[in-house]
Amino acid sequence: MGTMLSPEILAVLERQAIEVPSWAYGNSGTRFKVYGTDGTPRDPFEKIADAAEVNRLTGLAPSVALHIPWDKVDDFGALRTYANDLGIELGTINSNTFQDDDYKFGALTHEDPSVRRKAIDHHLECVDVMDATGSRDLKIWLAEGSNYPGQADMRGRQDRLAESLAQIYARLSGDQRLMLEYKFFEPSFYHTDVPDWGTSYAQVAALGDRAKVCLDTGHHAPGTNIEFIVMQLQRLGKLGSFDFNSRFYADDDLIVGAADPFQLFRIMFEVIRGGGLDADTEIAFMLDQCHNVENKIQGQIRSVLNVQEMTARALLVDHDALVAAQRSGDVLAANAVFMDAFYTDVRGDLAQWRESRGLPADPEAAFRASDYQSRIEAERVGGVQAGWGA
Ligand code: PSV
Ligand code: MN
Ligand code: MN
Repeated sequence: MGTMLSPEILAVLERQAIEVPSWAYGNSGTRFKVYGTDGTPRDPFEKIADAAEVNRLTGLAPSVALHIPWDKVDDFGALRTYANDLGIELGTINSNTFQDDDYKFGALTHEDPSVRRKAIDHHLECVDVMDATGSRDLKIWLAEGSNYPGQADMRGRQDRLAESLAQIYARLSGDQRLMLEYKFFEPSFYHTDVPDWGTSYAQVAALGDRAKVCLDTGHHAPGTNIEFIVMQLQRLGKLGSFDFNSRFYADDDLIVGAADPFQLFRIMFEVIRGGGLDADTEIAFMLDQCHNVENKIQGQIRSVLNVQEMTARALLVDHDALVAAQRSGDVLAANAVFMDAFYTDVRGDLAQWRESRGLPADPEAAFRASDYQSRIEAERVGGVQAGWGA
């Protein structure tokens, strides 16, 4: 066993769970081109089989998020049983109000009550799905806003959003929760109805305890101190979930930890500081990614391992030394304590630990060495490949 990862650290890593998105396994691309790939799932069952493979090799991804209607099936109970038989659960249900002509000028914010009704009903249907799948969270990301100053009454839209969300929230039962995701731009470019954590916070705070904010790491302006937002939302008890991914420029949805591992480390440090990895955590950790040009299953394996690696490094921060340096105003000592943990290579220790749990030391290599990819390429011929949006 490696020397750096103490039993306390391993106990935290042991319970770490990262939810994978069903859409990561479908074909995706940019608005310029979507590339088809051999072996791509043709239906939600095949996406779940791929997600289960990620969990089998990493022990880190015990649930898969669904997107409605992309993952709509006749019998969600059967889908749930299929997932359970493969050792995973069905997780967050994502609604979709961004692919319908009726929603050109908004869905939950639309001026027309009949369009709002349709959008609200879609969310109520999503809660029906949650009842069947046993999912806890409904995640709402809205593509609503305007492109030109004067085009829309921003205040009226905010008021209608509050009313619509209240109707959806009222339908939740038991431990079900509502997550409101923010994004600073796109597809609208002048104003977005839920552009930032403050707006999301204001809306969910008005709903109640079971409504929280979803923080997608790719949805901020360049240079934003995301870990500050993580700290603040945790402080307020309103950080419900993460959508992890990496961005260089826009909403790139690249592999988490690929663009800026140090940012991921800083985020995980604040999560730990706020108790977000304690056994009773209420924060859901998810990926929201697409794999346009790389192997999708391997991309997901790399993603969950990146989160695990930066979590392990963040857990290595010498808390007592950091606090002492902070209290004495020793700026450089405090920074050095922080950086020491970030620069510590934990890959060998994690590999050994994985083996001790009956997992492959190198899950990516294990996937490459297995026949899974060649098998799905041979089996999944014919039919329509699933894609981001189908
Ligand atoms: C669109 O920006 C988006 O990437 C949001 O982040 C959602 O979480 C995701 O699509 C799935 O609806
Ligand atoms: Mn997202
Ligand atoms: Mn996004």
